Amino acid sequence: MKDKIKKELKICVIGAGMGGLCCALALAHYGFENIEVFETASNLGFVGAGIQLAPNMSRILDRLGVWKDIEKEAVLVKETSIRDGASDGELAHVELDYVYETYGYPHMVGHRASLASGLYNGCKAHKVIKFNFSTGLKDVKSFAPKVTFTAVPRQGEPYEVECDILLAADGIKSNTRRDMLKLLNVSADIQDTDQAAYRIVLNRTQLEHDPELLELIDSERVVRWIGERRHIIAYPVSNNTVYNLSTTQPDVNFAATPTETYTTKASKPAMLKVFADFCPKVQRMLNLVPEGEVCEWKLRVHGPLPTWVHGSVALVGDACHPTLPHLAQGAAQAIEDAAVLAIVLAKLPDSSPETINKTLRVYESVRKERAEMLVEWAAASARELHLGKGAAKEERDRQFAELKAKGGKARVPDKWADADVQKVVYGVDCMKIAEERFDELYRSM
Ligand SMILES: Cc1cc2nc3c(=O)[nH]c(=O)nc-3n(C[C@H](O)[C@H](O)[C@H](O)COP(=O)(O)OP(=O)(O)OC[C@H]3O[C@@H](n4cnc5c(N)ncnc54)[C@H](O)[C@@H]3O)c2cc1C
Ligand SMILES: *[C@@H]1O[C@H](CO)[C@@H](O)[C@H](O)[C@H]1NC(C)=O
Ligand SMILES: *[C@@H]1O[C@H](CO)[C@@H](O)[C@H](O)[C@H]1NC(C)=O
Ligand SMILES: *[C@@H]1O[C@H](CO)[C@@H](O)[C@H](O)[C@H]1NC(C)=O
Ligand SMILES: *[C@@H]1O[C@H](CO)[C@@H](O)[C@H](O)[C@H]1NC(C)=O
Ligand SMILES: *[C@@H]1O[C@H](CO)[C@@H](O)[C@H](O)[C@H]1NC(C)=O
Ligand SMILES: CC(=O)N[C@H]1CO[C@H](CO)[C@@H](O)[C@@H]1O
Ligand SMILES: CC(=O)N[C@H]1CO[C@H](CO)[C@@H](O)[C@@H]1O
Repeated sequence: MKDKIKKELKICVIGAGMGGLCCALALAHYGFENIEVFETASNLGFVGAGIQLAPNMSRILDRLGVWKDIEKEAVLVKETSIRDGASDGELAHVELDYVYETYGYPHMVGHRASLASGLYNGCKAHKVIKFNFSTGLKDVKSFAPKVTFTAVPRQGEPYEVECDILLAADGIKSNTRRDMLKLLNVSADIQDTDQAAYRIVLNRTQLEHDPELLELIDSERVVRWIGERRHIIAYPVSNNTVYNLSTTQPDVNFAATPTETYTTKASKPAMLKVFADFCPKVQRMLNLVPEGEVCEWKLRVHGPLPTWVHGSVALVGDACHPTLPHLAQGAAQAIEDAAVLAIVLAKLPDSSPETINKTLRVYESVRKERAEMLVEWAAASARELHLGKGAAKEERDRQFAELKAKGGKARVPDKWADADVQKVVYGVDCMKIAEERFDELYRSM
């Protein structure tokens, strides 16, 4: 019976980002045989950006058979250093070696493209996954009993697609979410966070002449420089050949009309001005960015949605829980969504729309609270890191001092580096939870 369901159910995945690729891969891994992926872009569009590979993400990728290849190009993170942006003085130093011993996988950083191509190659090894690039979902016509949507190819006429289950990993601007909320009469708009980010990649040749900068690219360290309303996080990627910086600052310089992806070409003098009071080491790195290659992102989030599921449609990843990058968990959470979806769908007792609906709601109940908590933590971390003069900052700095006195073993105001936060983020095996709790949760739906 089960195998018959897996053979017959047609599952469409919207979006070939981290969430969509991982959905397709995980479904194939769990034996589904009819999977179609629709992606607006003509190819995988992950250019020059780094990504943190947290242990519980690596574990999922390993179970899906793609971790070894991704790991080859990744860089180990042994330690993190949180520093005062202006003086470069170290506020906290946290060893991350313990992560491997505790969670079974190390904390690594990698290149977004190598994670995406690892997932994509994993997908291609499964003949049951069909990709339809250059084709976007315009709108969802029906959420149940069958799902139908309009697909718009870049060339040619729009056409209707029918499927049994639709998994929408169509990102922060999800059309599927828009249509789902419309049907539910809920308005939930994208929230402006007033934060923007510069993303900077420096290569070895650019840093070679400067011993202090060379030391950074050769390290196994994530550095965070913090200041009022701003910070920079930086680490080496691609086998220490590239040094990656990502900043966060108020979005006051952000061009009025960002592109579809919320990115804009930004001005180098404006960028230098934002970090003008940061230390010389930071200034020298920012100065290496060629004029005309400064790229700024607007950071947006979304309030918690009332639901991620309607009929036989479920939202995945940024479509339902876009997050600020400060916990470095956006992609990891999309991948957790995908893995849990595949596990619960593989347990479908039958293929009726009611059963599909209940099963998708099991996915939601395993995932929603956790993902939304991490979204809130990422926002809270930024508030704490970006404090300006005042009592709150004094308390934070007292905590940094205590952390230092205790050799890195105390609460870390930067949640990303806090052992108790890591215990929740890395120490929860959502696939295991989905396996173990499915029957109980399904009955309660
Ligand atoms: C500055 C910044 C830094 C970040 N750093 C990290 C990090 O270090 N670690 C981490 O884990 N995460 C990080 N993230 C977050 C991470 O990039 C996202 O959370 C993650 O990529 C979400 O994956 P997704 O598949 O849900 O969405 P996306 O990656 O946005 O993918 C959506 C895909 O769907 C396609 N699509 C959209 N609409 C349609 C449609 N209608 N039809 C068909 N296709 C469509 C898009 O073209 C895209 O390919 C960062 C984000 C930002 C902004
Ligand atoms: C660099 O690091 C940040 C923070 O982890 C990451 O999200 C971003 O994609 C990277 N940017 C670049 C330009 O590599
Ligand atoms: C992909 O799109 C083309 C037209 O855009 C369509 O003919 C084809 O059936 C689609 N393939 C899949 C697998 O959906
Ligand atoms: C949404 O509103 C419309 C019109 O007001 C109504 O017909 C419909 O039943 C509502 N749907 C839900 C799910 O509440
Ligand atoms: C390094 O970056 C500079 C500036 O962007 C570029 O001119 C140069 O070709 C790059 N070198 C390598 C080896 O990639
Ligand atoms: C990474 O760099 C080291 C030292 O330069 C080299 O020995 C190793 O082969 C490289 N690994 C890959 C996967 O390129
Ligand atoms: C990487 C990894 O597997 N980390 C942990 C994830 O959560 C489970 C359950 O708590 C742990 O046993 C793993 O070590
Ligand atoms: C088709 C179907 O069974 N839809 C149901 C899915 O679950 C919601 C509750 O969350 C019901 O309202 C729908 O009727």
